[in-house]
Amino acid sequence: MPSEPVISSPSRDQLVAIADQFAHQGNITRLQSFGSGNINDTFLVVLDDANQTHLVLQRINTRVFQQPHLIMQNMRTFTRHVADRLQQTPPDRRWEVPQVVLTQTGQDYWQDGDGQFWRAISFIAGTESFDTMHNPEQAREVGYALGMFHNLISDLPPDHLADTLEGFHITPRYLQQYEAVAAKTTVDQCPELSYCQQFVHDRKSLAVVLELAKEQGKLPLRLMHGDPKVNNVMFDIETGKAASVVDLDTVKPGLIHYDIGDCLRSSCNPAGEETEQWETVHFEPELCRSILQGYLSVAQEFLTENDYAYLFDAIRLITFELGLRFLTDHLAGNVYFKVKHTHHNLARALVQFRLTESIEAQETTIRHLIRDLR
Ligand code: GN1
Ligand code: MG
Repeated sequence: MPSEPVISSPSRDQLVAIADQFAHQGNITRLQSFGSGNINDTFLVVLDDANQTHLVLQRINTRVFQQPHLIMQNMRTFTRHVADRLQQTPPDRRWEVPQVVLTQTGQDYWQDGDGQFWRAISFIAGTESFDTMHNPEQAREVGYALGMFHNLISDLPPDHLADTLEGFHITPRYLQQYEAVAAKTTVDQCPELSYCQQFVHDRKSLAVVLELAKEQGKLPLRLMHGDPKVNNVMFDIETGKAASVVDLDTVKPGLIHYDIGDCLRSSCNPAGEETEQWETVHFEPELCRSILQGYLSVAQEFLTENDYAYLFDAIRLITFELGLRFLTDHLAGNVYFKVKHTHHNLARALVQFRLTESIEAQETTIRHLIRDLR
């Protein structure tokens, strides 16, 4: 990864000036950091206009997304397609898609004097998101949301969207990167690190499972969200129902199994992925059941026999993969994910590995519940 100068946080005045580059109504009354993204910097812009109360302003991390204009191009293709679909067949409940907000001159992004890349997205009014699921109804809604997302893009040909992040979710590649970084790392050894290294060593052979199924034609290339973790589902505050899936940076060709796995690994971990108590982390099969019920209520019609056959592998693999990515970044000196302290990525890796162990220990239960839902 190319090294870049450390990017400072903009002042409030600078942020207001940047937000004003984008077409919006009313005046900006407040600006605050928003969400808990690990890559981009996100701000919520509060406006004093009844028709447009908020705007989401983001600085794209171009060390990760090296062709940000492709993200915007994909977003526009995706949102246009989904808007058409929703118009043709209006759903029987609230469902919205975040819209790209153009600049005053009609561009879909704005570059500041330092070359930093900014964009604005509409805020789904009256919604909130959660880092963990509180009950089976919410979990069912998360599943419904992912199903709805997949359903709405199921007829958009994968080659209509660009690959915005090459190698994303290709687990064997992450394993190669890990091995390359581990060979020359200088971070201090500690018992937690040794546990993680042993953990990866013992599961190297797992890494190929989904990519092999793709090569063998068992799992087709489709469009995926790429990052449908639990807090990317927006819930209507009044009804408590899912109303949108946000964070569209990684909508691109891939396997829907990456999405299903990511949705389940993030939603079925009641301790959340940022917990410091990694020993307490476990995978909750009842939440998994509710999520899959919600998902299948929308997605059943486009899933094949093989799609079901690889669901368990997907849950285990994506959890393992995220742990591997965090671990690699710890060894590399925290160059990819934002961190609050030096051992943050190691702590995150421990959480995902513990979750993987819990998934493995409950393999029979999880496989049975998948079978019973068919
Ligand atoms: C990153 O930035 P954020 O939080 O939306 C990462 C995902 C991980 C996630 C873990 C482009 O997403 O793959 O699953 O952190 N996004 C990218 O929280 O690498
Ligand atoms: Mg994301």
